[in-house]
Amino acid sequence: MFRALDVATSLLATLARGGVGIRVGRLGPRPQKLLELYEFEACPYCRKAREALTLLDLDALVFPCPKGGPRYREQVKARGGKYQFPYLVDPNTGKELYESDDIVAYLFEHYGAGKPPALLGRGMLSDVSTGLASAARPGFGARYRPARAPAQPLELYSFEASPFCRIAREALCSLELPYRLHNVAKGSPKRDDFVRRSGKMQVPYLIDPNTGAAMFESAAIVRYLEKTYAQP
Ligand SMILES: N[C@@H](CCC(=O)N[C@@H](CS)C(=O)NCC(=O)O)C(=O)O
Repeated sequence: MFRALDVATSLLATLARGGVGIRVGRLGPRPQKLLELYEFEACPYCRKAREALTLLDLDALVFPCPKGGPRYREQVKARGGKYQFPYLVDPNTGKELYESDDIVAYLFEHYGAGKPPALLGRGMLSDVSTGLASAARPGFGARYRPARAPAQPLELYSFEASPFCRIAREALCSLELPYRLHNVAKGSPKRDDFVRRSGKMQVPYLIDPNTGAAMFESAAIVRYLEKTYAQP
């Protein structure tokens, strides 16, 4: 029953955003070096940055910054001067920026071939709907829960609008576990490689290079992360 509610509220978050982040948009040049995103799952502004990454089929190294998180929040303060999320680092251009609307515009300008969709543009429409999406999942992926830090980042195959991927990302976020986000939304040219690697087209798919574990199924991923990294 709890699981059904979990999936239903995550689906509501997807619906609140009109499904933005299900399918890739028009792609531009590809970055050579991996982008870095400091964010937390429950933050409506961070959602916009993650949606832009999905639409543009961009992978990123994600550093979760839940409230109370001891590690990556401090890095953002040290780099940018304040605790504000999302924060994007692009090692290809040396650019580092706050402000979700600026991040979306930057990503579309450098790695897209068109404008962001209306729901991801500047203004009330995106702010209200991203807020509603966060309200559908109150507190999930918002606060830090003590966890052991992994030696190497984990890897997650995902796309922003998937209700199941959201559940996995929330767990990674609360435990402040960094991960390489592989975006494989519908239409992604990376899907074939993913299927060759994993055996089927299903997300979320988690790989933990620290233990050799690899698995599908959001509920199994949450259980694995809790067992492996959460601390009492
Ligand atoms: N206008 C900014 C607003 C960003 C913002 O207010 N983010 C909140 C999280 S939703 C934040 O950084 N709060 C400080 C904190 O979490 O410590 C944007 O669009 O990026």
